Amino acid sequence: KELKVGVIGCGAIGKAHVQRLSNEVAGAKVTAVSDYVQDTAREVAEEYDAQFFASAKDLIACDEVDAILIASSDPSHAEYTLECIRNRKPVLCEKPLALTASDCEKILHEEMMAERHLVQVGFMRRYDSGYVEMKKAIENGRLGTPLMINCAHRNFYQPENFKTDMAITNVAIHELDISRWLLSDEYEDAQVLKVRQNTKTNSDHLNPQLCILQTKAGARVIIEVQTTNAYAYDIQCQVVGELGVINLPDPSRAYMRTEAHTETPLMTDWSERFIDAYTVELQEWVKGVHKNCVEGPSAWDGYAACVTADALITSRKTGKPEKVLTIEKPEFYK
Ligand code: ISE
Repeated sequence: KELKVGVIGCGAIGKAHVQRLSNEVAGAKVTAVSDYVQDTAREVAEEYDAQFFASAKDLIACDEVDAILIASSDPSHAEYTLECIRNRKPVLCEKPLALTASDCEKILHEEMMAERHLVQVGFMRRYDSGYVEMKKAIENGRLGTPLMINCAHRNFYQPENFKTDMAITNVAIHELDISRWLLSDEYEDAQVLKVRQNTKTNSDHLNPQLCILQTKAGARVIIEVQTTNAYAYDIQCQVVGELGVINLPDPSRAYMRTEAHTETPLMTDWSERFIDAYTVELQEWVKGVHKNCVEGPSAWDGYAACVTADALITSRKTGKPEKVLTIEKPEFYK
């Protein structure tokens, strides 16, 4: 039996998810779509033979929808996730789970009340083969104890309405999650350092920003965030252990030699970079929902990332490291 999925948000990522669920993922079909920009959703509904909903709330409640994928704008994630839980329907919410830790706490509370793991957060890098290989290398001990992680998150482009805080809540949030996952560790404190600014930035947000975190075990995580006008879309991650170093592989591209130099193209569009990971993520989610056992990044992981994001944003204002203070992890999430 196919899982009937309703997709909220039909922008770039939402539409790509509809395409994946329809053509690449087994055991699912998209039965309903909705978007704040109604014409976009109507077009997608027609193309994929799904029902159009003007209201996301009605889509969530509809009998023809077993599970929901939220790919709408970041500020709407928390509210729609809460609505899915209230309807007792599994939900895959794109990152970030919410804009603040306090909104995530409401989600944790509601999910515990439902007594079922209904929420998965779209931290798709956990399904990327490069990161998975790095995690295995750390866990099999060949690198020795991990000492630090050096990350770079370089964006070629962001829209003009992009804001300084979004460099953390929308961009660096990926590194906040993947680093605590790679290290199986939690953050102790978080700081944003001032950096000389890129004069080519296309709006008035701070670019770049440098985040420095310390984990409970004392490892350091350093994240360079360039939100616009980097030379390409480029994601780097290097784990430094006491016995060795491991780097995230670049996507493989043909390597050209001409005019006395070598050349390998880089990407510019983020949606291409982890394209395979998105498919694996959706396939695993659909399988998990069928088995009533969703094992991907949980609401707790979404919360942990948001608490850390809040600390970084505060640190940018206070100019000093801020503690990353979560509530005690409930038994439900262990
Ligand atoms: C986007 O939402 C993503 O999730 C991308 O991975 C990230 O690189 C980009 O900066 C975000 O805007």
